[in-house]
Amino acid sequence: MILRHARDDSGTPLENTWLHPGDVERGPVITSIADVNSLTPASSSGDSSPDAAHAGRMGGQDRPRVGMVGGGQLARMTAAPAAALGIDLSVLATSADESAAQVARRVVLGRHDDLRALDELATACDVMTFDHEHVPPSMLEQLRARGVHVRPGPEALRHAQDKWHMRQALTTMGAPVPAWARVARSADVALFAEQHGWPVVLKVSRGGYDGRGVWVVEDESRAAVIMQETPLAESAVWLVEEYLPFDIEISAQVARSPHGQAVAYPVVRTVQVEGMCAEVIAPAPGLDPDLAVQATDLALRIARELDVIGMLAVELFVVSGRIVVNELAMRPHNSGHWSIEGAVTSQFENHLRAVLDWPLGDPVAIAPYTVMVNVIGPEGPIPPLHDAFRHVMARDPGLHVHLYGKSIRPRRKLGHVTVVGDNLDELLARAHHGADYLMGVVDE
Ligand code: AIR
Repeated sequence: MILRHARDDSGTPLENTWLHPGDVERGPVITSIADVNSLTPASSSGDSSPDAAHAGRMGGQDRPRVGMVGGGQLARMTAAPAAALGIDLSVLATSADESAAQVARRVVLGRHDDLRALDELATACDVMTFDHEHVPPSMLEQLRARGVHVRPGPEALRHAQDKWHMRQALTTMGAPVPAWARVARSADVALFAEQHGWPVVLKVSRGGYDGRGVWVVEDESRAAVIMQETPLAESAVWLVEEYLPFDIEISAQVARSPHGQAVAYPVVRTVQVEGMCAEVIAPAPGLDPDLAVQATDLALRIARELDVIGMLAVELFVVSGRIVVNELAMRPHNSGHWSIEGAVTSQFENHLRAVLDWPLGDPVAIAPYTVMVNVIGPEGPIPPLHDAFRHVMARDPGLHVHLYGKSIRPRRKLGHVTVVGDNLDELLARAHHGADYLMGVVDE
């Protein structure tokens, strides 16, 4: 294990921080937009400055108030450490049935691309943060101009919202990225493939996640069909990238706060199926320690140079002994779910601490290995998850099962299973068995 001191932005080591390669409050307050109008507006001024450090007091409330845009599983899992830390977590969700709306202290009903709804969330919180990347940048700018503490800020977030901005910024800073180009038509894709070979990876710059908006393309005619049939979201562009025959995929996660404190989690191995995270092993078994250090240093550098506040996940390929950046996410990330039980401080708690500019928690792993396997909606029908849950609990009392309270749809992330210990093969078998049972793949 590599143990180093975290550094602030000037490179000065920070004391009591570490680098290493819940209970949910019940009784949600469902708030219509009109009801929220009666709440005290948050006082605020600009953002990511150390002056905004004591965000918990900014609204004149005793309890710090964090607002999260999005009602998915990431906001839901943030609600548990929020309860433990005495933080009032509000979420902006489209319905009271959404995953996080079932458990958050307060729910503002509305869409993430409705400025009025975002404004109402802002009045209910001291700091606004995100469980997805889909808020239009122009709205983030407007919120910021009105003094809302948006963390991460719009300038940072656009690198996670738009793969074109991300590729440009990483290329400028000299970070390792695949060969890439912006393209407008299938002939441009073919030109790129002449240099880099088929297949290529075709991507929509904005709006995709969990494998949506990404295609491995074998020839020009297929590229033409995809580009014709896929409507581009507002301000989105097409990108083409070289297809890298990677050895493994890894993820380096860091948390960074406005005053520049940063901590790094152990680098994990991820296994993706159809572009979707399926399995995570922390730390990445067999990863060359030098590559783990390079990945960690790169993630810290990206967080600093892009002024990320909160959690940053840098998804990387390991290709023939080198690392190459695939994607960035500026929020809690699937590759960090293992940290709920497997680390001293989970990614969800550190995201909250970071956006509130509180001292960050220790990201160190508590055991030699933690394995996390996703429960993903299968194609066919499955029995109710909580019935299966009882069998899984009884069979292996050491498993941690998380269910997100979502309706079941094919390819939808419905939950995950985590197990912590020291025998990796055994942990993999146990975690996969639990997830497979829940997904109806095995029945005993
Ligand atoms: N999410 C955000 N970006 C990627 C992912 N997986 C999480 C967020 C979001 C939820 O997935 O928590 O709210 C959306 O899931 P679904 O199943 O409703 O599409």
